[in-house]
Amino acid sequence: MPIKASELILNPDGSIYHLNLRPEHLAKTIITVGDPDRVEQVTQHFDKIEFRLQKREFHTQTGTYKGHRITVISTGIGTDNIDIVLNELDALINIDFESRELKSSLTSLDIIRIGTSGSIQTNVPVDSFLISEMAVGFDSLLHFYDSEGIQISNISEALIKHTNWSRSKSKPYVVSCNQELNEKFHSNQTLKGFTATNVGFYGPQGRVLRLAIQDNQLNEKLASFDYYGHRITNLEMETAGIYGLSQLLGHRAISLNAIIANRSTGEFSSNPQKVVNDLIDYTLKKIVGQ
Ligand code: R1P
Repeated sequence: MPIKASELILNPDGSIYHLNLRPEHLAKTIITVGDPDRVEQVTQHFDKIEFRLQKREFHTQTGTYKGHRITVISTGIGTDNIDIVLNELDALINIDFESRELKSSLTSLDIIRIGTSGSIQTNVPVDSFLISEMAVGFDSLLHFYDSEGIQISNISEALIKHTNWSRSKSKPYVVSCNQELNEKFHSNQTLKGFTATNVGFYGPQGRVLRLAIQDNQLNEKLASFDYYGHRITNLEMETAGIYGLSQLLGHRAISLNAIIANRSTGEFSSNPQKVVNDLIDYTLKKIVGQ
């Protein structure tokens, strides 16, 4: 059965609705970044750029780095955008836009997030690189999908108990990275982490400017959570959604974090651009096996 025009929305030029891309624009290795300006920071290292396009917060460039074809795309902030980016990337590679049917043979993408993040542990210092081995989502994205099978519910249940999680908030969901990519990107330059994906930057991450928050102790409770050695290390806003949807769709995903703040010590990097640039350089070299 063809997917209806209201469900798979294509633009008059044959591109997918939000990303504005056509299938030929997409490489099988994808780097996602939050900030549209960071796309150029990645592709400035490329041998050649074959395609550039920006629509809304989705800035895309495809080119080659040391002969390896890579698409770099900005997602903007938050897992609501991740829902759009992951579903449209998958449609570009796995749905035939002519027949509007799923292809008979499906392709798995490598999806690599290069993002910024704040640590909540003293032993995860500012300016370090952290790979999210697991992520806990405080957003509700995954609960809208048939996703029970990929959720690590014993950890989320323990976290709910440990934090006395309010029932008025969405239930945390725990998901893991792709193990092959974890091994590929790991080195003595990276820390292993368990990332909390928040649904906002201020109140949801315990920042108080003017508004009182529901639980002033939440970051301390997250930092003291210890599930058989699994400790929550850092906060950001996309990883759990990327891991959840990638796993459901059959793609491999890894999230690499440049730690630019430490919420437990109150420090902020004196040169956040440098740690991001260094992580970009590190990631590109790992993609080509250097
Ligand atoms: C918040 O400032 C944003 O920075 C982090 C968070 O996940 C959120 O998107 O990542 P990026 O630097 O990749 O955007």
